[in-house]
Amino acid sequence: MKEEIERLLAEVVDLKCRTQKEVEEARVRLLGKKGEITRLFEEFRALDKDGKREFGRALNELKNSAQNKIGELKESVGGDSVSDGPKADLSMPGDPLELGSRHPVSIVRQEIVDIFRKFGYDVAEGPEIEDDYHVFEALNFPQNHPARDMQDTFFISAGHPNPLLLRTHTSSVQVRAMESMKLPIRVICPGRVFRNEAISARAHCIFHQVEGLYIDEGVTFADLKQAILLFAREMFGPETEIRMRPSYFPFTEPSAEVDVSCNICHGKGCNICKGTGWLEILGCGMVDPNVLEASGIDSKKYTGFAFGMGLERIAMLKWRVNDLRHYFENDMRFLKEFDTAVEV
Ligand code: 2U9
Repeated sequence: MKEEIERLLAEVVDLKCRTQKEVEEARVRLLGKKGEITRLFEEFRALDKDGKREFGRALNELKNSAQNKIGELKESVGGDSVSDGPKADLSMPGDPLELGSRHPVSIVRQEIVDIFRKFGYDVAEGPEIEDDYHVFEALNFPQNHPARDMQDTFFISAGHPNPLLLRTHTSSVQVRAMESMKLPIRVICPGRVFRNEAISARAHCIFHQVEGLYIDEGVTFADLKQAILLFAREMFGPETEIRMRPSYFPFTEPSAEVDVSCNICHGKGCNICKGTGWLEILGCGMVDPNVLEASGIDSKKYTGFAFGMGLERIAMLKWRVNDLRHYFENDMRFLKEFDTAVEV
């Protein structure tokens, strides 16, 4: 065993390799499962106590030297080419970073926010995890309203008088604005909302809204109609017409749904507007006096209007997207369709 250890130690000291392949071959020959040093360790195990005492240290030193040498050679030897010349042209420019593009929902959100900013609205954001009071109670939702059911809303803490939940609309941000801002209030609230819906082409449990609120003395339904008309013409083109259909929301009275004239067929009827010439884009109404009073606003002195729209729906109309799920799947083939590249 002594001669074997000495022979291998000399071999390790003199070991020279020109390529990584040669280093690997040397490693396998010496330290691999069937390597020479591994075999010596097997023989060592069969020795008696005296034999072990005699060769143990030398064998360990041999193994350490071999491991260190292989490590050094790995570091110092280049690639598999025998030539020692540079492996890459280090003066070449690096791979360019691909420019991303904005998500269609972000593009629409920015357009809407920019329009209302121009009209003098502030932008407000608020928490996605809210309490029952700001999402339902302050907005005049009756105790037995279906939205307050586990079937429709994601509750975080149940069985509490004011449970935490994922907000189902951004109206809670406007409630907080009414609580904290000085009157008159003109505010626009973009954000993500959550509803307990089965995911399909037409529904998702996460989507985005922009809601708006204007409260002052003497605000009327005519002001609401004019604000929506001006918004629609900025957003969909100067020829756009709107129509309002009566509707119901707990937080507004009277309430309306708003359609814009179809800018694809210009009222003639096509498959996008399902032959009607109109596309539904938002809901709106005069803020219910109960809602004003709940936030401490004198409903005899002040009136207001509010509106809300779903961003995925507007983006669907703008780019004829036919399935809501595309927005959330991060499929590059879909995302690259929206060619307003981010400026960096
Ligand atoms: C306060 C008072 C009133 C916000 C409003 C709507 C009408 C509406 C829907 C459009 C499509 C939600 O995304 S959607 O499903 N929204 O129709 N939202 S009025 O009314 C408010 C908000 C806050 C304090």
